[in-house]
Amino acid sequence: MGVGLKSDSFPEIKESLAELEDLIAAWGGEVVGNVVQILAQYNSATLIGSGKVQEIKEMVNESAATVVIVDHHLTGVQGRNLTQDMGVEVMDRNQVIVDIFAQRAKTHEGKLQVELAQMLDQLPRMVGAWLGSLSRQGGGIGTRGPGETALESDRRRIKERVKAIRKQLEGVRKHRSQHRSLRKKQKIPTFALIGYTNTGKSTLLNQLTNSNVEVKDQVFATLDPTTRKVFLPEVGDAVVTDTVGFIRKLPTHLIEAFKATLEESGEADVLLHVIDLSSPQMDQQIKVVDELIREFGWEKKPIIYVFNKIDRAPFEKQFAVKAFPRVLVSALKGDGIDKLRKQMTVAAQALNEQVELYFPKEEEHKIYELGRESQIVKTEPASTGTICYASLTPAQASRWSSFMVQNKKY
Ligand SMILES: Nc1nc2c(ncn2[C@@H]2O[C@H](COP(=O)(O)OP(=O)(O)OP(=O)(O)O)[C@@H](O)[C@H]2O)c(=O)[nH]1
Ligand SMILES: [Mg+2]
Repeated sequence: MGVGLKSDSFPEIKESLAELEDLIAAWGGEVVGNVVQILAQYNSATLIGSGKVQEIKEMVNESAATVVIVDHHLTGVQGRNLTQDMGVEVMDRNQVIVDIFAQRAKTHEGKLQVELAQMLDQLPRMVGAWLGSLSRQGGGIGTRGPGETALESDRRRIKERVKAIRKQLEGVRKHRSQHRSLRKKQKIPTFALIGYTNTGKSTLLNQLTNSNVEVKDQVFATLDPTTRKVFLPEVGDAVVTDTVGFIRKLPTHLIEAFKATLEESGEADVLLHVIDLSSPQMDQQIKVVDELIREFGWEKKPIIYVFNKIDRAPFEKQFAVKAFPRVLVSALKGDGIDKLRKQMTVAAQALNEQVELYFPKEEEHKIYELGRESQIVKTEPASTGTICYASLTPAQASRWSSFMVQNKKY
């Protein structure tokens, strides 16, 4: 069910509900009915009004539905009360997302991240549910009872597990960052595919790098980051990382749990923001991703906007595209991929260092070698050799560092 306040945008509530149906499909469920309620304010005991609770209960009975999913965060008390009143399990959007992640997680790291997200989701709900049950029994907050001690011990167990998982994930993060620093030492330019879920990031990775990672017409098909090599003309080797997609109202505990995964993108030199040009929700999706980019502190990174699925978007839509620099592609058919490679080359070259090198007479023959692999801007004779001004990739700069006079922007 969709739910919102009178002050919320109605189309957005409907869009979010439609997306919840995609999430339910990805989760393996089947939607048998839907309903929306707009409220003046939320009910702290049941979120929605009691009339609506009855209405949904009847819908559940008629359709033999086994679960009711609310497109809004439910507190522990609300979830428990609604489950009791409706006679079937009641879940919220976040629980469905975390559950999809739980089904999909394949790697040890992915599984740990999901478990952490589940625990972080559960902790506040537990307290709420317990307090709710205590107050319904007439005991108040602050009354010590057997229930409260059981709650305390449950919470302690979960907190200990949270601590243990965080420690293990810390190990994974360290391992990853060692890999990254190796790449940094080799000075290979890195690109990260980011964007709304189901926009075609994995399809694009496959096109760019001749790989065969899993692609599905489904939200959250990818969970674990994958890094592949790509060759860029005039630049050489680069790497592209594909990762988990974003969605509106992304649960904060998922963001926290997937920190190691997100760091992989955060460390990239250039972001490729993949956008589904054929989606009616394109503008909203761009906005969600832009907001997350700011939240993660990535807004200073160079970004290339990749408008994908041009093969199925109405042609006029291409003219409505505003972001810059942009490329229009079809990752599925391969259209525009060469243009994307060019943009990636330009972005990688922008990472180049403008340097001054000095070659003494006896080593002047090396200038020829330098000119073959990089762009020499100008040469100047000096009394005992030659000075070269060149634009070098970070990798070249480290190879030619012994000839470098100084790093200079000009
Ligand atoms: N028509 C068309 N479909 C595409 C294009 N690119 C990707 N798709 C389809 O879009 C769906 C999602 O593609 P993925 O590559 O899995 O998308 P993703 O962004 O990696 O999705 P998540 O990992 O789930 O976030 C698949 O059914 C693809 O075949 C394209 O250029 N044109
Ligand atoms: Mg994917």
